Formats: sequence, structure tokens, C-alpha cells
Amino acid sequence: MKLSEFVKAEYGKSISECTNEELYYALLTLTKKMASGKQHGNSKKKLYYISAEFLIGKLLSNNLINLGIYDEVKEELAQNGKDICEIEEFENEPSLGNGGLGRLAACFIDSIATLGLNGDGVGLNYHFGLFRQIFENNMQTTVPDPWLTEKSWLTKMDVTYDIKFKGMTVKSRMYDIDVIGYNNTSNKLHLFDVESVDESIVEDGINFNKEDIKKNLTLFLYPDDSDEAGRILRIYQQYFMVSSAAQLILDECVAKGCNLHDLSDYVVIQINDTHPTMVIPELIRLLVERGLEMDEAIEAVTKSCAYTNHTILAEALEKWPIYYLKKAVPQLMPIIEVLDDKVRRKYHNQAVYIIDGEERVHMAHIDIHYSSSVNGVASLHTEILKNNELHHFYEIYPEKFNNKTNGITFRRWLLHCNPQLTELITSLIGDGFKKDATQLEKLLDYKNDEKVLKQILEIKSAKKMELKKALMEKQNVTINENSIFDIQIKRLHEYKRQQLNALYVIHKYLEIKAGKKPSTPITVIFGAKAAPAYIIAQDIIHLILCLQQLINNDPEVSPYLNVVMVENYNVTWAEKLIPACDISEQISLASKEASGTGNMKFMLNGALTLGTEDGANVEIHELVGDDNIYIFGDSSDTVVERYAQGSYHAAKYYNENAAIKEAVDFITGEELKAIGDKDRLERLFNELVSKDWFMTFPDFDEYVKTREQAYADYENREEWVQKMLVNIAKAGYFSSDRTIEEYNRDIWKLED
Ligand code: 475
Repeated sequence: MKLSEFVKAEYGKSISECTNEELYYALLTLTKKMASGKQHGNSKKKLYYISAEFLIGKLLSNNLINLGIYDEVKEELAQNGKDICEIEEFENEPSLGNGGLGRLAACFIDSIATLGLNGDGVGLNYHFGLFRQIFENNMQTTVPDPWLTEKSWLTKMDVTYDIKFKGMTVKSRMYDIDVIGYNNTSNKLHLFDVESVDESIVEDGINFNKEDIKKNLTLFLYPDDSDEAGRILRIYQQYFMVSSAAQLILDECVAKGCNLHDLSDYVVIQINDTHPTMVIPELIRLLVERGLEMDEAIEAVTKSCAYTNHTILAEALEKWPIYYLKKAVPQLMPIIEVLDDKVRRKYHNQAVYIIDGEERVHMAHIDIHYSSSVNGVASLHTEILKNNELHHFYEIYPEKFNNKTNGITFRRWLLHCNPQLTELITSLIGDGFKKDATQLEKLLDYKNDEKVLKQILEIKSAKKMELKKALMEKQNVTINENSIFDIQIKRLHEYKRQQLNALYVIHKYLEIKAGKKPSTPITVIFGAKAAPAYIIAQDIIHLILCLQQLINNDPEVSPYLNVVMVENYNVTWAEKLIPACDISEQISLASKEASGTGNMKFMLNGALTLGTEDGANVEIHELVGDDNIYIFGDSSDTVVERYAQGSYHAAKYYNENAAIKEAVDFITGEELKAIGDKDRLERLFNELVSKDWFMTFPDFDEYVKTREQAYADYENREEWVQKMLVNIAKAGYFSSDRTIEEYNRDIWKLED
């Protein structure tokens, strides 16, 4: 149906007579209708991708693209004087994720639907999402991020379940979002919500009564867990999610003829990090309740589950005190004890027990013993899991371990966010790459085609102008479109080392002050949210915002160097920032970033990586070769060794390296103290000088040198654009379609 006819039927008027808001809702309704007419993947076996986060981003454009009607609709709107981008402004971005893990889940469900596989996502419907970030006095403040509207992509379903907690039963209800594959089937994202949730209990920022579970269960993603009530609330949330999922899974498979003994012929469950781990004991519990023997139930569940690890940071590997579990979900403890007991009988190594000496349950250990697959998310990461972090488990179950290098959906991260580049590529190599991303390699034929190279540079400039405009509109900041755009966007974490980037900025500022001016001006852009309880991360944001104020207001420096931190960095911002980027900062401490996926998005849009040999950077490096990437820093082996020896002393570097000392001292120097909060800046200074746990100092010199080299190379536009082209051409490997094909081939084994 054409939009004009639909609008006529809906509102009784023509497109040009409608407001943008009316048009948004008309398109939403039309799209949902079209999705409901599509087939769902329908093999006997079905995948359930359970995740605490689905960072799906705005859906309108993407859905139109995947339905194959984007251009048509855009054209029809334009003919009536309407701009699809303005219409899109009415959509709130769903606030259902935090970072890479959640965005990966979103890319995956897109690819699962595109490949026509029978698989749905299962998660929670957080009303206020993660949080909305606001900058005040150069600091992050946090407020709720309400994104639900009465008419939305969610459809209220008739499916409800009783979820039993200690002394209380709550009702879960399922809401569905259509996951429309590219020219293919349409699957579902099931988001469970508690019927009794009460938004009005939130006051004063993001505070609420953490003990009023019936009212607070689905208010926020990752509610503050700095106190016990907050931690127990997370258990309530997790159990609520997986018990709803488990009941849905059993209902659906039984409806298809499963007799529960043959569960694994019907069901495969991908456990996205440890948040959904309780699905294992919960399913076992339900199977026993329905008549299976304990041993058989355990075997059936083990065969059906697969676990993905996304991090080696100890703090992220969940360990719940037994006492918490007994308080919230006592029915699981007897099962977990049986699972632990079996492990203890078989393996006499405390390192692999589920329950440790401090009466805590190691969630990842449940996953590894009682799943049939354990995967890391990039080659290096999987090797580190096998050889270090999970070595004891690898010795027991070598056959379970496998790598699945992450990927991104090109529909969102190329077709949607960079239509100009998409069009150029299509004009050169046809549109086969939209389904088979490896075809992008054909672009290499144009490496010496001056006309094509010029077009690539023109597109980059156009995207820089678009970003400039957005920053002006949304944040009232002016940037120089002719400067080098050097961008670091990701969650704020010390291991990702935004502080190293900030130290470089200080170094550069001082250099310019001393008269050494860069040939091309530089704009350093950051985007990051910091967990509210993560103090040092807040301090790093404070430092960056203070630098922004200082530098941008210094007439001596600002013509050459600018700093901008985007407020409330999210998927919508990423879609604007990534296509405009020249240099992609991927500077985590080697061994710490499991994969990274922003690195892939930047590469695909023709940014060059400045990075360490970490996560998927290693694979990017292998693909593009030394000449098309800027690599620096200690290797992961060196870092692992240094930690093992306890041989790193930050103070030594600080005292012996004048450049480091100068940059670090600046944090507590007069200029910044005049702008910022003395306590915050001092705390950060002390943290760096006395600890620097993520080893920024050993990498500092090389980082500066390599960054300067990248800036110098940028001056040679002909060679630079060739590097851009190689990056775009080699990005095909990082399509999430490839990743999902591998998951299916090795783990899920769904027939089409
Ligand atoms: C990695 N989130 C990236 C990405 O695989 C990787 C953990 C605990 C609690 C809350 N959030 C988390 C993560 O661990 C996470 O986002 N991990 C990321 O997963 C996808 O590309 O390197 O850091």
C-alpha cells in the first residue's frame, strides 16, 4: 500500500496536510502491518537469544530499509514537501542497552531474521532504560530516559506468566517488537514486563525504593548496585527475565510436539553473558516439575544451552552470594547445589566449583559446566579465555570452546547511516554486497581510480558537514568541518582508556601553546556514559569536559584543536558520528577489550583505526595490513605478564618521563582547577600516579608518536583516501551475517 493511500484512510487527508508527527505514526502503523504479513522462520528447532540488553536504536528507517521500501517512501514524502529525517525525530530511541553487548544482540537479531533463521530475542522492557546523561557544571548527571509512548513498536501480547519469588508472585506480560529481516522473514523480540510496575515511584534523578519489587522490577536497566538492595534487585530482574523465557520456551516447544525428553531437538538457548544464567537451573527445575528425572533434566538443558563470554574483567563476572539467592529465588538453590555437587564429585579443583568458599555462586561456572558451547567474541579474546581466564575449564572441556568473532549489521551501519557511500559502492560493484558483504572486496579494483577516490573524500566531507550541523542543533557547539575528526565513542571505562586520549589532548594543547601548530586542525570527539557508581569514570568525564571548556575558549589554541563531548551518547549519535570520522580511537589496554564492534563500524565507513593489538583490532590489522591502520602499544602477552608479576609501578614512569609528568600534572594545574572540581581532579591525578591500573603510561610515548604519524599521513589526501578504500573493502568479514552463519553452523544447527 502506498503511504498516501494509507494516510488518507487513517487521517482523511493528504501527506502534505499531515504533521510530521502524524506521518511518523502512520509509517509506524504501516510498517507494523507489513511486518505482520511476513513469515517467521519456522524450522523445528528454534533459537532463543536471551539478553539483558537489546540496544536496538530507532527502528523506523531501519525497518523501511529492511522491508525494501525506504527509497520509495522517502521519495513520496519528498514529493509532498516532507523530509524523512525530520519525521524520524519523533521516534524515541529505545533505551534498552548499555554498550557493546547490547548492540551486538541487536545486530544479531537483525541478521538472524535476514538469514531466515527461526530465532527470537528475549529480554526485558525497561521503562526508563539505562539513564539519560546530562552535563551540568562539567559533570555527568543522570535522569530517567523514558522512551515508551502509547503507540510504539511494541505490541502487547496475550502471553502472561506467574513468576514466583520468595513470598510473592508477580505477573509477567510479553510485549513483542517485530524484527524485520532484510528482504526476508520477520522474527520477534520478546520483551517481558511486570504488570504492576509503577513509574511514579522514581524521584530525584534515578532514585527509587529498591525493595518495592512489584513496582520497580522493570524501571531501569542495571539499577545502581552499590548497595545490597540494588544487587538483590538485579537478581529479581534476572530471574524474572529467565523464568518468563523458560516458560515461553517450554510452551512453544510443547505446542510443536516436544515431549521434553527431546528438548534439545526443539530448542537452543544462547546465553548472552552471565545475566541470563539462571535460565539453566530454572529450566531444570521446570522440567523436573513436569516429570523428568533430575539427571535427565540436567542433560537436556546442557544440550540446549550455549554461553557467550564478553569480558575478562573480573568485576563483570557475576558471583551472587547464596544468601541473596535464598532471599529472592530460594527455589533455585537446591538445583544449584546439585549442579555444584556433581562438579565437586568429578573435578577436584576448587577453581571450577560453582559455589566457592565464601558461599558465592559463580554464574559463569554454571554456564560452562552446563552448556554445550562456550564462545569468546574475537580470536584473541577466545585464546585468552582458553589459555588464561578459563584455562581450568578449557582443560576439562576443550571441545566446548570456540570463537565467534563479532560482527555488525551493514543495514544499519552502512545502508542506513551512510546512504551516500552505499550509493557510490552500489554504482561501482552492484548491490550484491548488501546480502554478501565479502563482495565489498571488489572495491579494491578502484584503488587507483582518481574519480572514485575523490568521491569517497567528498562523501566524508558531506558526512562531516552533517555532523557539524547536528552538533550545532543539539548541543550548540561549532566545529570546523575542515579539521581532522578524531573520535572515541564507547562506554566510559578505565580499561578503554579515555584517560589516555585525554592525556594526549593535554599534551597537544601544551605543544600548541608552545608554538607548535598542527598543519590541519584537529577535533577530538568523545561520547561516553559512565555508570553512576563508577567514581573514577565520572572523574574522567569531568576532565574531558573541563578540557573542552578550556581549549575551545582559548583563542590561541582553538583554531587548531577542539574538544567536544557529545551529551547522552547513544545509537542515534553513533549513526551520525561514525560516518564523519577520520580516525577511530580503539586504544584499550591490550588483552582487556574482548572484541569491540565500534572499530568495525568505523572501518566500514572509511575511518582509519588508531589502536592497540586488542580484541578485533587484531583481526582488522590482519585484514587491512600494516599500511592501513595505526597500531601502537604493548602486546597482550606483555600486559598479562606484567600483571602476573605485579611489576608495574606507575610512579616510576611519572617520575622518569617528562612528557607524561607534564600532561598528568596539568590535571591538577591552575588552568583546570580554575574551571573544575578540585577534589575530582585530584582524585584522578592520584589514581593515575599511584595506580594507573590500566597502564596508560607505558603506552603513552608510542601512542603520541603513532597519533602524530596518522595526522601527518592525513596531509597526503591521495594516499589517505586509498587507505580509507582498503578499510571499506576489507570490512565485509565483520558483517554480523557472517557471525550468525558461524553460530548457526557450529552451535545452533537450525535448518533453514
Ligand atoms: C565488550 N557489558 C566488547 C561486546 O561482544 C564486545 C557486562 C556486565 C554488566 C553490564 N554490562 C556488561 C559488557 O560486558 C560488554 O558490553 N561487553 C562488550 O561486549 C560485544 O565487543 O569488547 O566489552
